[in-house]
Amino acid sequence: MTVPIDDYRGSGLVFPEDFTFGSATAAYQVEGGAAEQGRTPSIWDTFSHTPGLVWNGDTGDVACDHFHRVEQDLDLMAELGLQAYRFSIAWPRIVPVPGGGANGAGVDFYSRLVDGLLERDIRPVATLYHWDLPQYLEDAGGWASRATVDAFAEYAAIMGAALGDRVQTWTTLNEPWCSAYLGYGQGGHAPGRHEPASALAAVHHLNLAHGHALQALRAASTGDPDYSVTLNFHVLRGQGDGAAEAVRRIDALANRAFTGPLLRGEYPADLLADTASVSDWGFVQDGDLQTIHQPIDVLGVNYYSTATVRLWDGVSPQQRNDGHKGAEGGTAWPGSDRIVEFAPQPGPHTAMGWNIAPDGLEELLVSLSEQFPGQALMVTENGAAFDDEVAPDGSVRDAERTDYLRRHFTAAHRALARGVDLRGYFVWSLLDNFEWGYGYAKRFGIVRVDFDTLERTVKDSGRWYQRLMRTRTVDA
Ligand code: IFM
Repeated sequence: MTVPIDDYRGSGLVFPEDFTFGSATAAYQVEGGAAEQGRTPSIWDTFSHTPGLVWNGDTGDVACDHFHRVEQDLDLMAELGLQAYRFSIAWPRIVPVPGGGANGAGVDFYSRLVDGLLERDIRPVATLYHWDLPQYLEDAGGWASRATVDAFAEYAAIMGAALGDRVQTWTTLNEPWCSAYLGYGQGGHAPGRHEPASALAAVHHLNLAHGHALQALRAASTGDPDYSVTLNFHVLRGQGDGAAEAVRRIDALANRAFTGPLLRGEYPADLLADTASVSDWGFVQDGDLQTIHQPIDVLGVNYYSTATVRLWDGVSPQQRNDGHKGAEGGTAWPGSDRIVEFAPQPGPHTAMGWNIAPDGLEELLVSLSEQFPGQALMVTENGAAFDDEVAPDGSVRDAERTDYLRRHFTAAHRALARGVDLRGYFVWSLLDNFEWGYGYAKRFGIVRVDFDTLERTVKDSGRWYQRLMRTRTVDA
């Protein structure tokens, strides 16, 4: 059921004392310093340097220059009052060459970041993999190859030993859906492959990498961190005849392909049947599902919008001329006789063209806590891109972003009131940054980055969030 978004304007809603407010970034999107202190290329360096693949030819070579401005950014986080900071670690900074062991300079960068956070009383939430696979591993097969799982476990062991005394939450993977399907199936993300069978192999190898990495982190961490994984869930609406079937298929492919093995220790039977013409899933070996199915302390939930799906009616998007664009660009998986496509969504929309639907967040959180009773949840990403304008006095009056955040915090509060064990919320993103295929064209930050001068300016939404974190109260 879709609830009118004007219902989501909470006023005076108070979050509990132990609810964590944070903000998030990812290594390739903010760091820059792409060739410094031993770092070698990741698949996103290769992809972004390939003409025509990223808007405007933008790359992450410099990004927000966070690699050099880390102290300034830490002070900014403290000034805003962040209680936690979710960052990711660039794998090719840590293990720059095959079999070469840990790069001390790379490890030291993250060690200083973690120390800087703790000095400012900000909890470090570290993600091992936010899409920047070392290029040398892609050259050997990437996530379609099982050998990448072993390399990930070695990398996890290095980071567990280096930071496991101080990191408070470890997240293995961010949005493996994107890594597998966009990277190996649809091709809009690095490494840009269009191989449906490889995409399914990547799904399994990412799930397996999560399991092995958790074991390695647990063995190496000497502190008492929480362990987690972050998924981007598809909150689905069906359309037309066969709506329920369209929803079932995409739910299997996008959601249950991950929650099944990670949280139940099995792949859904309908997923295996739906994809049988593409793969026999022979890459799943004895014992894999036990390895994947590790207990986690908290499940990370990334949410931006809902998606509407329908069984394809045989009319091409061009013929229909309805501006068709899937949530992630295009027609979905071949099923049996009819394929499923993503339908245009009614507005309002953000600058990404994503519909604004806070009810979807409440519904998702309640649904997850019903599907997985006892599983604590954390919103690890939520936020919005808008075409910000800088006022003559230099300020950024991003009322639309503030409104988006207010509605989604209201949705989270409603989920809490309905009994969901929701531990916290990370706004995406702290800084405007490299938005993958969109380059620097889309701004998600609550802090503006001028990509010519690299100057940071807290937007009105950042000041709004600062008040929320201080008062724990969603104002009207
Ligand atoms: O910028 C991305 C992030 O890297 C992963 N989740 C979605 C964000 C917005 O597209």
